[in-house]
Amino acid sequence: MSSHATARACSNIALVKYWGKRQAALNLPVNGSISMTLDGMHTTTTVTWDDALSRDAAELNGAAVTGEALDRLSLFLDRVRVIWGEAPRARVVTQNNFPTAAGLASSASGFAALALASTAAAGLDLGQRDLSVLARQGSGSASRSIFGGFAEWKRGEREDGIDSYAEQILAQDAWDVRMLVAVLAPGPKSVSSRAGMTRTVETSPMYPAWVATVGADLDAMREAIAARDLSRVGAVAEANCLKMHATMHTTLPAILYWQPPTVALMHRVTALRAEGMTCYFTIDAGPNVKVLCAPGEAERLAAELAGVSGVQEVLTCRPGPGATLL
Ligand code: 2P0
Repeated sequence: MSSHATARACSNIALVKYWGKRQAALNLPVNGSISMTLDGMHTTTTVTWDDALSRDAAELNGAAVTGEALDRLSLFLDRVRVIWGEAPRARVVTQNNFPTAAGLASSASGFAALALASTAAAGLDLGQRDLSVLARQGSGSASRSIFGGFAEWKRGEREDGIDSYAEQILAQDAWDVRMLVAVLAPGPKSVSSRAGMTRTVETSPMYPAWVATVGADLDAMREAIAARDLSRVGAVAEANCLKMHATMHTTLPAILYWQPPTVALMHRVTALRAEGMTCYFTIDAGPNVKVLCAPGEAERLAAELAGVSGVQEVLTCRPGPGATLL
């Protein structure tokens, strides 16, 4: 027996961030989060279930996946085998169309594409909610990449995680905005999100303030997206990003993802806003800076960001589609 399927999913950028787990094995979050799915930054994955294989095998951009990354992938495939009730091994071939080495998150698009391709290849027709639950178990942020446009990942209450999934809150073509991604030269290897969030929850005295206020950020963000209010969405996103980084900075030992060009970009965006441009930054678990802006200002803004010392390239993204079979 051999059966295969190919799926594509886009990356996403959180406007209200996921930072902290209440349960690690199932990636159950402390708080909900809201994101924009990005067109132009996607992962394409083919999964082949094959009785002739003695173990799971994978390649990413032409190179064999080994060690911890392969173990994590195999663990995810085990979850699919449990749902399916069959136990063949799989060959997984994955391609990212964006610079993987540049520290751009690929686990969101990667596990969303893997969830869809692996279940479709097994002949399982999971709905988007069940796919989101499954993708979440590979990587929390992948729960949001199942959906196009803007998505909210609900925290959920249950210990089995079946109520912790994402939902679309605004369709891909319902609001035209741009997210610019300023990619910096690769720096020293930083702390993984997984290790970073665990350490933050355990040691940052600021973490309780994050937990106490993120609900209000989610309410404000939901309303601002529904109203397609770019200034409000940007202001809430920027404040939420800085609050998340404050919890990282106050972790023991401290986690500082910012590099000098990261800070220069933050100042540049703030100065351009003071000059009248509608632009707001957000930063994840790495040094790259993402900037939300109006479509008509994207070209000028991209040129401004590209001019900041240390910026290697600037990608321009629109709201993207949800995970699809090819
Ligand atoms: C986010 N990040 O909401 C936040 C903001 C990074 C900073 O989701 O351990 O790779 O696989 O569930 O999803 C990165 O964390 O972590 C992330 P796991 P994930 O986008």
